[in-house]
Amino acid sequence: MWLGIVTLFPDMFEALTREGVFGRAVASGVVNIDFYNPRDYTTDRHRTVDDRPYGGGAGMVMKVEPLQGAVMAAKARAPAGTPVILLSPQGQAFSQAEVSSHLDSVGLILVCGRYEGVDERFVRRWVDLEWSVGDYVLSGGELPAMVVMDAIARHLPGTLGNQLSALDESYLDATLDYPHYTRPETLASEKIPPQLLSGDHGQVAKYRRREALKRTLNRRPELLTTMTFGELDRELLLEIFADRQPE
Ligand code: 4FL
Repeated sequence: MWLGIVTLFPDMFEALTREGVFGRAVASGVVNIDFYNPRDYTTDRHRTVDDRPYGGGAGMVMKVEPLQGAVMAAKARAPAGTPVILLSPQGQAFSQAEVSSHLDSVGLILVCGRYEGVDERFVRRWVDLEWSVGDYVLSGGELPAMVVMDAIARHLPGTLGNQLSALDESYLDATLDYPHYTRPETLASEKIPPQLLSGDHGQVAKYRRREALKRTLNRRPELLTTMTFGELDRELLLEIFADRQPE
Protein backbone atom coordinates (compact mmCIF):
# COMPACT_ATOMS: atom_id res chain seq x y z
CA MET A 1 0.00 0.00 0.00
CA TRP A 2 1.21 3.48 -0.88
CA LEU A 3 0.74 6.22 1.75
CA GLY A 4 1.15 9.92 1.05
CA ILE A 5 1.42 11.87 4.30
CA VAL A 6 0.86 15.63 4.25
CA THR A 7 2.50 17.03 7.38
CA LEU A 8 4.58 19.91 8.69
CA PHE A 9 6.37 17.41 10.96
CA PRO A 10 7.51 14.33 9.01
CA ASP A 11 10.08 13.51 11.74
CA MET A 12 7.22 12.63 14.09
CA PHE A 13 6.64 9.51 11.95
CA GLU A 14 10.13 8.13 12.46
CA ALA A 15 9.31 6.00 15.51
CA LEU A 16 6.37 4.33 13.77
CA THR A 17 8.16 3.74 10.47
CA ARG A 18 11.37 2.34 12.05
CA GLU A 19 10.10 0.15 14.90
CA GLY A 20 7.92 -2.91 15.34
CA VAL A 21 5.31 -4.37 13.01
CA PHE A 22 4.93 -1.17 10.98
CA GLY A 23 8.70 -0.76 10.71
CA ARG A 24 8.98 -4.26 9.24
CA ALA A 25 6.14 -3.54 6.79
CA VAL A 26 8.11 -0.51 5.56
CA ALA A 27 11.44 -2.37 5.47
CA SER A 28 9.91 -5.24 3.46
CA GLY A 29 8.17 -2.88 1.01
CA VAL A 30 4.61 -3.95 1.96
CA VAL A 31 4.06 -0.25 2.81
CA ASN A 32 5.59 2.66 0.89
CA ILE A 33 5.44 6.14 2.40
CA ASP A 34 6.07 9.53 0.80
CA PHE A 35 5.94 12.75 2.83
CA TYR A 36 4.69 16.10 1.52
CA ASN A 37 5.48 19.12 3.68
CA PRO A 38 3.17 22.13 3.09
CA ARG A 39 6.14 24.37 3.95
CA ASP A 40 7.85 23.17 0.76
CA TYR A 41 4.90 24.55 -1.23
CA THR A 42 5.05 28.12 0.13
CA THR A 43 6.20 31.00 -2.08
CA ASP A 44 6.95 33.78 0.44
CA ARG A 45 10.28 34.57 2.09
CA HIS A 46 9.09 33.40 5.53
CA ARG A 47 7.57 30.15 4.19
CA THR A 48 4.25 30.95 5.91
CA VAL A 49 1.86 28.02 6.37
CA ASP A 50 -0.70 29.64 8.71
CA ASP A 51 -2.44 32.95 9.30
CA ARG A 52 -4.91 34.67 11.67
CA PRO A 53 -8.58 33.61 11.46
CA TYR A 54 -11.07 35.92 9.71
CA GLY A 55 -13.57 37.05 12.35
CA GLY A 56 -10.85 37.06 14.99
CA GLY A 57 -10.17 34.73 17.88
CA ALA A 58 -7.25 32.81 19.32
CA GLY A 59 -4.91 30.62 17.33
CA MET A 60 -3.94 30.27 13.72
CA VAL A 61 -5.51 28.66 10.66
CA MET A 62 -3.60 26.64 8.05
CA LYS A 63 -3.55 28.44 4.70
CA VAL A 64 -5.03 26.87 1.54
CA GLU A 65 -2.12 27.25 -0.94
CA PRO A 66 0.63 25.31 0.94
CA LEU A 67 -1.79 22.46 1.74
CA GLN A 68 -3.09 22.47 -1.82
CA GLY A 69 0.45 22.35 -3.24
CA ALA A 70 1.31 19.39 -0.99
CA VAL A 71 -1.89 17.47 -1.85
CA MET A 72 -1.45 18.12 -5.59
CA ALA A 73 2.10 16.74 -5.41
CA ALA A 74 0.83 13.70 -3.48
CA LYS A 75 -1.98 13.10 -6.01
CA ALA A 76 0.53 13.26 -8.87
CA ARG A 77 2.42 10.33 -7.26
CA ALA A 78 -0.58 8.41 -5.91
CA PRO A 79 -2.18 5.33 -7.51
CA ALA A 80 -5.40 6.14 -9.41
CA GLY A 81 -8.43 6.60 -7.15
CA THR A 82 -6.44 7.31 -3.96
CA PRO A 83 -8.72 9.16 -1.49
CA VAL A 84 -7.61 12.28 0.41
CA ILE A 85 -8.37 11.83 4.12
CA LEU A 86 -8.16 14.67 6.65
CA LEU A 87 -7.61 13.77 10.30
CA SER A 88 -9.74 16.14 12.34
CA PRO A 89 -11.91 16.24 15.47
CA GLN A 90 -14.86 17.09 13.15
CA GLY A 91 -14.47 13.83 11.20
CA GLN A 92 -16.50 10.64 11.33
CA ALA A 93 -15.42 8.19 14.02
CA PHE A 94 -12.55 5.98 12.81
CA SER A 95 -13.17 2.33 13.71
CA GLN A 96 -12.37 -1.21 12.57
CA ALA A 97 -15.12 -0.76 9.92
CA GLU A 98 -13.01 1.99 8.25
CA VAL A 99 -9.95 -0.25 8.52
CA SER A 100 -11.76 -3.11 6.76
CA SER A 101 -13.24 -0.95 4.02
CA HIS A 102 -9.79 0.46 3.11
CA LEU A 103 -7.69 -2.74 3.19
CA ASP A 104 -8.15 -3.15 -0.57
CA SER A 105 -7.17 0.46 -1.33
CA VAL A 106 -3.86 0.72 -3.22
CA GLY A 107 -3.20 4.13 -1.68
CA LEU A 108 -4.29 6.70 0.90
CA ILE A 109 -3.35 10.36 1.27
CA LEU A 110 -3.51 11.38 4.95
CA VAL A 111 -3.59 15.10 5.69
CA CYS A 112 -2.49 16.20 9.17
CA GLY A 113 -3.92 19.51 10.33
CA ARG A 114 -2.07 21.63 12.84
CA TYR A 115 -2.88 24.72 14.85
CA GLU A 116 -6.54 25.51 15.49
CA GLY A 117 -7.76 24.31 12.12
CA VAL A 118 -7.59 24.24 8.35
CA ASP A 119 -9.15 26.81 5.96
CA GLU A 120 -12.58 25.34 5.08
CA ARG A 121 -12.05 26.06 1.37
CA PHE A 122 -9.19 23.54 1.34
CA VAL A 123 -11.42 20.91 2.99
CA ARG A 124 -14.27 21.46 0.51
CA ARG A 125 -12.03 21.42 -2.56
CA TRP A 126 -9.57 18.60 -1.77
CA VAL A 127 -10.77 16.36 1.05
CA ASP A 128 -12.79 13.21 0.29
CA LEU A 129 -13.10 11.87 3.85
CA GLU A 130 -12.66 13.34 7.33
CA TRP A 131 -11.80 10.96 10.19
CA SER A 132 -11.57 11.48 13.96
CA VAL A 133 -9.77 8.94 16.16
CA GLY A 134 -11.57 10.11 19.31
CA ASP A 135 -13.36 12.99 20.98
CA TYR A 136 -10.38 14.98 22.19
CA VAL A 137 -8.32 17.76 20.68
CA LEU A 138 -4.64 17.13 20.03
CA SER A 139 -2.02 19.58 18.83
CA GLY A 140 -2.20 18.09 15.35
CA GLY A 141 -3.34 15.27 13.12
CA GLU A 142 0.03 13.45 13.12
CA LEU A 143 -0.72 11.05 15.99
CA PRO A 144 -4.20 10.30 14.58
CA ALA A 145 -2.63 9.64 11.14
CA MET A 146 -0.22 7.18 12.78
CA VAL A 147 -3.18 5.47 14.51
CA VAL A 148 -4.85 5.01 11.11
CA MET A 149 -1.60 3.83 9.47
CA ASP A 150 -0.90 1.26 12.18
CA ALA A 151 -4.48 -0.04 12.30
CA ILE A 152 -4.50 -0.61 8.53
CA ALA A 153 -0.93 -1.82 7.99
CA ARG A 154 -1.19 -4.68 10.50
CA HIS A 155 -3.78 -6.33 8.26
CA LEU A 156 -1.77 -6.19 5.03
CA PRO A 157 -0.39 -9.46 3.61
CA GLY A 158 2.83 -10.54 5.34
CA THR A 159 2.16 -8.70 8.61
CA LEU A 160 1.16 -10.05 12.04
CA GLY A 161 -2.52 -9.07 12.15
CA ASN A 162 -2.99 -10.59 8.72
CA GLN A 163 -1.72 -13.96 9.97
CA LEU A 164 -3.80 -13.71 13.17
CA SER A 165 -7.03 -12.92 11.33
CA ALA A 166 -6.39 -15.84 8.95
CA LEU A 167 -6.09 -18.16 11.98
CA ASP A 168 -8.93 -16.78 14.07
CA GLU A 169 -12.31 -15.94 12.50
CA SER A 170 -13.52 -14.22 15.68
CA TYR A 171 -10.71 -11.71 15.19
CA LEU A 172 -12.91 -8.99 13.76
CA ASP A 173 -16.09 -9.58 15.75
CA ALA A 174 -17.47 -6.90 18.01
CA THR A 175 -16.44 -8.45 21.35
CA LEU A 176 -13.56 -7.32 23.54
CA ASP A 177 -10.59 -9.66 23.84
CA TYR A 178 -10.52 -12.43 26.46
CA PRO A 179 -7.88 -12.29 29.26
CA HIS A 180 -4.39 -13.60 28.44
CA TYR A 181 -1.94 -15.48 30.68
CA THR A 182 1.64 -16.69 30.38
CA ARG A 183 4.24 -18.21 32.72
CA PRO A 184 4.74 -18.46 35.67
CA GLU A 185 1.74 -20.64 36.57
CA THR A 186 1.52 -19.27 40.12
CA LEU A 187 2.15 -15.64 40.94
CA ALA A 188 1.39 -14.39 44.45
CA SER A 189 -1.23 -17.17 44.73
CA GLU A 190 -3.04 -15.95 41.58
CA LYS A 191 -3.60 -19.09 39.53
CA ILE A 192 -4.19 -19.61 35.82
CA PRO A 193 -7.83 -20.51 34.98
CA PRO A 194 -7.81 -24.36 34.91
CA GLN A 195 -9.51 -24.58 31.48
CA LEU A 196 -6.37 -23.03 29.93
CA LEU A 197 -4.19 -25.79 31.46
CA SER A 198 -6.54 -28.64 30.49
CA GLY A 199 -5.00 -29.22 27.06
CA ASP A 200 -8.57 -29.49 25.71
CA HIS A 201 -9.02 -27.09 22.77
CA GLY A 202 -12.82 -27.14 23.18
CA GLN A 203 -12.59 -26.13 26.85
CA VAL A 204 -10.07 -23.41 26.04
CA ALA A 205 -12.21 -21.95 23.24
CA LYS A 206 -15.36 -22.03 25.39
CA TYR A 207 -13.62 -20.40 28.37
CA ARG A 208 -12.19 -17.62 26.17
CA ARG A 209 -15.48 -16.94 24.43
CA ARG A 210 -17.35 -16.82 27.76
CA GLU A 211 -14.82 -14.35 29.20
CA ALA A 212 -14.91 -12.20 26.04
CA LEU A 213 -18.71 -12.00 26.19
CA LYS A 214 -18.69 -11.32 29.96
CA ARG A 215 -16.16 -8.49 29.63
CA THR A 216 -18.00 -6.94 26.73
CA LEU A 217 -21.30 -7.10 28.62
CA ASN A 218 -19.71 -5.50 31.71
CA ARG A 219 -17.49 -2.88 30.06
CA ARG A 220 -18.95 -2.06 26.64
CA PRO A 221 -22.52 -3.41 26.44
CA GLU A 222 -23.28 -1.16 23.42
CA LEU A 223 -20.89 -3.27 21.32
CA LEU A 224 -23.24 -6.25 21.64
CA THR A 225 -26.32 -4.45 20.28
CA THR A 226 -25.31 -4.89 16.63
CA MET A 227 -24.21 -8.53 16.95
CA THR A 228 -26.02 -11.67 15.85
CA PHE A 229 -25.27 -14.51 18.27
CA GLY A 230 -24.66 -18.12 17.30
CA GLU A 231 -25.72 -21.17 19.31
CA LEU A 232 -22.57 -21.19 21.53
CA ASP A 233 -22.86 -17.45 22.27
CA ARG A 234 -26.52 -17.86 23.32
CA GLU A 235 -25.64 -20.73 25.64
CA LEU A 236 -22.73 -18.78 27.17
CA LEU A 237 -24.79 -15.60 27.60
CA LEU A 238 -27.48 -17.59 29.45
CA GLU A 239 -24.76 -18.98 31.76
CA ILE A 240 -23.36 -15.48 32.30
CA PHE A 241 -26.78 -14.11 33.21
CA ALA A 242 -27.47 -17.08 35.53
CA ASP A 243 -24.12 -16.48 37.33
CA ARG A 244 -24.73 -12.74 37.73
CA GLN A 245 -24.20 -11.49 41.29
CA PRO A 246 -26.87 -9.10 42.68
CA GLU A 247 -25.45 -5.66 43.62
C1 4FL B 1 -7.66 14.55 14.66
C2 4FL B 1 -8.12 14.75 17.00
C3 4FL B 1 -8.30 13.34 14.65
C4 4FL B 1 -8.75 13.52 16.93
C5 4FL B 1 -6.03 18.47 16.48
C6 4FL B 1 -5.83 18.34 15.11
C7 4FL B 1 -7.56 15.27 15.83
C8 4FL B 1 -6.87 16.57 15.82
N1 4FL B 1 -8.84 12.85 15.78
N2 4FL B 1 -6.69 17.37 16.89
N3 4FL B 1 -6.34 17.16 14.76
